Amino acid sequence: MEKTFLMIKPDGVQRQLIGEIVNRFERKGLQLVGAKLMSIPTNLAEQHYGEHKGKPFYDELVSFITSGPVFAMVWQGENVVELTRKMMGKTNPKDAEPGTIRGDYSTQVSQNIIHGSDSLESAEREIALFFNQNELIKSENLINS
Ligand code: RTP
Ligand code: MG
Repeated sequence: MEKTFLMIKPDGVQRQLIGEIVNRFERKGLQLVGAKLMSIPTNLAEQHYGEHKGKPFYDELVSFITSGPVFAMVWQGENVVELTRKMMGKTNPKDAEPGTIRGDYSTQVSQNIIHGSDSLESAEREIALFFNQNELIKSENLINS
């Protein structure tokens, strides 16, 4: 079953939106298979956002994502990468439709509440960066698998 890496960014944690956001994915019928509240060390932030190194917003991005606790999660479900990107909305909250997470809760591209893997390859890479295999629930141990 397909998995993705989702992370509520420091702005979302600080604004106490963890429950709201988890609720949306649960109600959709996706399965939470791993989660932790954590602070991101700079070297992990740099690895996670390596594709953006050299871009004008990179330094701000790394300093923002390390500025406070994040809620890192792994979710599982059919087509979960594409589906959760759709539920998050466009990167810039100005373009994100109402009804999406970014569309409903944010106004600035630099503080857009949530991260989600953008492909199967990024999902695998990001899950491995943030979680040990033994921190994830195996499919056979999920009640409605
Ligand atoms: P994310 O990786 O955080 O899920 O966001 P994304 O795929 O929708 O967007 P991406 O292109 O990967 O950009 C990563 C994060 O960098 C910030 N950003 N700022 N100032 C800007 O023009 C700009 N562009 C991107 C955003 O916070 C974005 O989520
Ligand atoms: Mg991205």
